[in-house]
Amino acid sequence: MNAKASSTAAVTPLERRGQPAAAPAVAHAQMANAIRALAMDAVEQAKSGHPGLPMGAADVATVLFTQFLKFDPADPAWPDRDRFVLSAGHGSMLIYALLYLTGYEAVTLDEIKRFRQLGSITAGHPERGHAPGIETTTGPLGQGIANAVGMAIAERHMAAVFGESIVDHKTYVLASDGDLMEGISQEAIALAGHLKLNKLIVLFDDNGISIDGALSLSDSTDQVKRFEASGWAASRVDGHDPAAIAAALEKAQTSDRPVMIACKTTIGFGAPTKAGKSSSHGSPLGADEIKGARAALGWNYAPFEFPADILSAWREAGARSQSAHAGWNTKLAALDTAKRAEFTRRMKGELPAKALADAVRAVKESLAATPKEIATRTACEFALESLIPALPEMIGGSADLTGSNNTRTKSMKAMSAADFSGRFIHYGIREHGMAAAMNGMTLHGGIIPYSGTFLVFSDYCRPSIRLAALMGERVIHIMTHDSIGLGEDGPTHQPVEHLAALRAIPNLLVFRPCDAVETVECWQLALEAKNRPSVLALTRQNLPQLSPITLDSNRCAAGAYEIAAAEGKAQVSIFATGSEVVVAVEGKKLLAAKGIAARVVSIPCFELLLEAPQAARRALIGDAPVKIGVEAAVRQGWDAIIGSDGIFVGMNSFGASAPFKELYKKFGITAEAIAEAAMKKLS
Ligand SMILES: Cc1ncc(C[n+]2csc(CCOP(=O)(O)OP(=O)(O)O)c2C)c(N)n1
Repeated sequence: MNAKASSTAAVTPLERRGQPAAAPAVAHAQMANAIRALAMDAVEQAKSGHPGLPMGAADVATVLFTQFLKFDPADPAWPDRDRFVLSAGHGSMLIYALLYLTGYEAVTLDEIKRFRQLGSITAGHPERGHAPGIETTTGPLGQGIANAVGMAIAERHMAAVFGESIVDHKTYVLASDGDLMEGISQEAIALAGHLKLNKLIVLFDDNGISIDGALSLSDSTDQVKRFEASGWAASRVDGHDPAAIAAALEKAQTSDRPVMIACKTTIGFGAPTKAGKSSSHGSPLGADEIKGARAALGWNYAPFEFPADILSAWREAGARSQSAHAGWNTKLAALDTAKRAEFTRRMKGELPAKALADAVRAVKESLAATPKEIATRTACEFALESLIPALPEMIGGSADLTGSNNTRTKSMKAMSAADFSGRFIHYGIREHGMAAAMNGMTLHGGIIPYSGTFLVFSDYCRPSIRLAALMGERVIHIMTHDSIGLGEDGPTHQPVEHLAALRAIPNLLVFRPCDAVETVECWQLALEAKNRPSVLALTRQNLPQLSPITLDSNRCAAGAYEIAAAEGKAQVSIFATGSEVVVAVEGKKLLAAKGIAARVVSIPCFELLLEAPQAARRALIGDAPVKIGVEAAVRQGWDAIIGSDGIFVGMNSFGASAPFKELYKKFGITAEAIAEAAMKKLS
């Protein structure tokens, strides 16, 4: 069994790109078979993995990597490379095979032999940062295609800012049935179509098979019509016909809209009894089946053995873009010095340290001169008025709650298909797509994206936030209406468990500032956290300015600090976050009136406090006999601070629909409740 043999299909597109037009010495089919062999042998050796997708998509990937993709294995971080996203991360052996065959030095045969083993760079699903050439971590289906939309947005924005002479690349995606069935894909596809991201090209591995069996068990969508309805150019090709694949890709190069090519493939192509069946999807084929596949494919080599001509044809494919890369280097060098430095700074993700420090200082000076009693969402907008001009890499947005989230400053222009220089994205009501696109923007480089939605809808973003945390990517989520304090919209909109749920994600910073001063400090910390995502949970209701202002330091950096000291030795320590800090301060006053010394510690960021050196953490937590935590949310997570015998004043149910002051009374989150609980414990 061979793919429709075509050793010359490569010539036309190569010629058009000014590259050698010589017919490849090695037939396409054997190059694709090298991927198939590597995939089935590595999965067999690991005794786990997914051979079906790499074997089925090998022809598509071979055409893409040998004729179209602009990349340079010698410099995987080349800013103007085309991005390739394997959205169907379970087919990880496809990308590992491609990276090895095209000559990424770190991806050795030994690493491939250690597929899925501890410490190898060839993890079960492709993980960003493990092997070079992996543009994003994929595995949760749908995320990759949605990341790719963000990458394509980033490319257009950076091109608008720095010019197409140095930013001019495409984003290719290989997506499976599962990717397209996940709801997030619709958000991503709709956004891409709306923005006319014409340099985004999705290759759909249209094999009609998923784990349970034939796709017809659960889906009847006409994917071509679906993409077309969302503003894409879409077509169907035989995914085993290299000439047809190349022709479709060639046409895609000049599209005026994003392109989807449904490539009809056979999962497990070459496997004698399992091809076309779900049995080839996610388990080793077995020795007999592999033997049969070798015979059917005409692949007469031992496992992990490649004849020199096939390997060298692949390595030549890997070297295809060297001259394009050299040309790009020349164009970068020709750029105006300041522009070049700015481009390089942004792509490295380095902050303009002085501009940021000055912007933060200006906000604090203003708050020192004229304290503000405002909601922290409004304080966020106030901070952004200074930060946005100072940090051109910040790209804001909102999932259709712009006026409520306060994430758009007066000067910000909206990004559109007609003008990608805008720095504000109307994501539409697509929280999940927004969060995933933001990951893609950060991964692309040059951009620090921030979002806007309600905290309760962090649930709708969670899978993407988790991946940002896993990858160590700086994306910043502004999530307002952060408690029952939002009032009348009621329990559907009132987050209760969300802070705890977000704090459970490793490597994520969850900030909950108590006033305008903490808000700008938390913004600074989120921006400076280069390898971590952040959530800023902000209020709808106004809060008094309580924090002392330190112009040259950031009190929130310790995660917590004493905002009100006890008169004498503290008998009570009250810990609070966000809007409950003022409640805690009032509680302290009631206790003082009864002669009980209490201190209040504001905790704008649990993670930073809990990561602080033990001595600093202990000093902040202190040894008062009574410890009280106050937060209009569930207790989970608080015991790390107040201990299991600490008192918690917060929520243990869903909220209710009413003006916010009534809700605080109803749920007992009051100064009186704090004072009473403390006195009871002391008595
Ligand atoms: C969000 C999510 N849900 C479920 C899974 C588990 N899973 C892995 S592959 C797959 C479906 C496989 O079908 P398809 O996407 O068509 O891939 P193929 O069988 O063609 O390899 C599923 C359900 C996952 N990886 N991500």
